Amino acid sequence: MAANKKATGQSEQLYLGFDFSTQQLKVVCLDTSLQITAEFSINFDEDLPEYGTDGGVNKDGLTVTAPTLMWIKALDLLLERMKAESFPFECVVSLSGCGQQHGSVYWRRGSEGALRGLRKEETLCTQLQDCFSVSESPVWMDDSTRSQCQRLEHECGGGQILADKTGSRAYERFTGNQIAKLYENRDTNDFNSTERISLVSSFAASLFRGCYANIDFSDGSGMNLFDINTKDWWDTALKSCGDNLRALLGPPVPSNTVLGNISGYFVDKYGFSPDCKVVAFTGDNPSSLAGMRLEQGDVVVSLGTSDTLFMWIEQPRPQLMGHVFVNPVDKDAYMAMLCYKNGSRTREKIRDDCGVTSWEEFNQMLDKTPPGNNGNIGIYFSEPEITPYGQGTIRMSGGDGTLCTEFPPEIEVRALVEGQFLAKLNHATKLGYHMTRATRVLATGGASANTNILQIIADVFNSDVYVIGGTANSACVGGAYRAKHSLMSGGSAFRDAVQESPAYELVAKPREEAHKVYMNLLEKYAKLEESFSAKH
Ligand code: 5FX
Repeated sequence: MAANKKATGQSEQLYLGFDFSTQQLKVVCLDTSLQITAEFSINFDEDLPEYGTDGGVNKDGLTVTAPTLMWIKALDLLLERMKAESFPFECVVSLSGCGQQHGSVYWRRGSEGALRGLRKEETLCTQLQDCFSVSESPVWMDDSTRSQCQRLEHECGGGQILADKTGSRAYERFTGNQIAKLYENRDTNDFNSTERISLVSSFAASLFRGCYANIDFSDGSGMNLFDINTKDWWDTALKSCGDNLRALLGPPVPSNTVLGNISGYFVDKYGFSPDCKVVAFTGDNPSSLAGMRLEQGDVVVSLGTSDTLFMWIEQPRPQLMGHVFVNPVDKDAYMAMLCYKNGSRTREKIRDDCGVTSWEEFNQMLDKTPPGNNGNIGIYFSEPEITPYGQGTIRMSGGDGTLCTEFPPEIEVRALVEGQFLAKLNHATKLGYHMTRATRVLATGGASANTNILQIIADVFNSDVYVIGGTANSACVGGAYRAKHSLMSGGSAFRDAVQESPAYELVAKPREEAHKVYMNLLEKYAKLEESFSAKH
């Protein structure tokens, strides 16, 4: 788990990128030529069983949280492991990182004093144990704030107005709605003793800085509170979610802000240089955008437990479905994102339901039907979906367009995969994706190893599809890239900072005939999805 890939020379300049993700805390170290020299990780369930988490979280019905102190203990453990392997902390010139998006941390009054007074004799966990007014941090998997979402949209003038201002309509996991829920229940919790609210990302940066770190524009865009046009908190939304929130959240900053030097605690305890800079942390998806070195026109399709699609856009075009965030590497640009709860688990379930046990067989099955599946399409949401809301399966036959209850297996698997990517193209286009032959799709995540799926993506998006080595780490790597970029003088473009990073590998090219077939199906799929939405 703690793999030190290569001994690092003592005189080298190193950059660290941390990822406080849902299931683990991970760090990668890059040298000046942007090669990964070391990586370490702590798995919350396995390495910290005393917190009793499952997949890094605790679930209670629709409420999903993680113990804030577990993340701190994980950092103690991670740094101890690095020390045990003689990691050259003194060579780190800057560090940054990311956290799971939307999750929030509530610092109790007086905690900044505790952060400033950290002493090397004790662990972070011991010294910060009384610092949180809410001990269980709400995380992105939480689905318990429906009523707060409804109120926020109502008080802001409706979902589209909220989206135009903050980049998204109200979503249960978005931080403003989580804060509103805690605020409403303040008689039964300790919310009133809170002096600062951080995102997971700015909480992590606060630990390294030894004082409260600002929320960055990009991760701040995932809160339903931040005006993505003026780049400041939106008072109407703040007022709807609680009292005094402008002060509690602190001023937001561009994502490439150098917050300052590392806290003396890390200098004294681990031997970091006192000049090591801490760059604002951001969300894991924005950080992946940096790690994948996305440029305008590119699209990342990440095929994991949940599927996400994100892209670099110049102008925000917020919709009722999907999100627009301020771009993490260029504060004047934006990133658009779609998040699907039905990703790999759903692909696996349908595969299993079709009586197929391996991905090879699944691909053989796919090969039995032509692109476009003779017009047969389907929507497969075995998990409750958010893009759009709803759960269930619909199949529409290619012949007479009637709905049916089952397809033969070879039609079913193709309807599943084609439906998943037609859906992504449909919403990505609304959010500002312009399909040209110059567009690149960068595929990542477990299912990006499946070449048949990659070919369908190429044909649907009419784009070359690439993969890039090491993208399992793209969020961490993005942190280290941003740590390097933020130190470069004269407002250099991010692209200049990452010139030396590994090349992409072309894995699929679009086929004109197949693309035409998909263009003819797109409208039919969009209508089917609309009729599905209308019922939920
Ligand atoms: C994005 O909006 C999400 O909720 C997830 O992708 C989390 O960021 C996962 F950490």
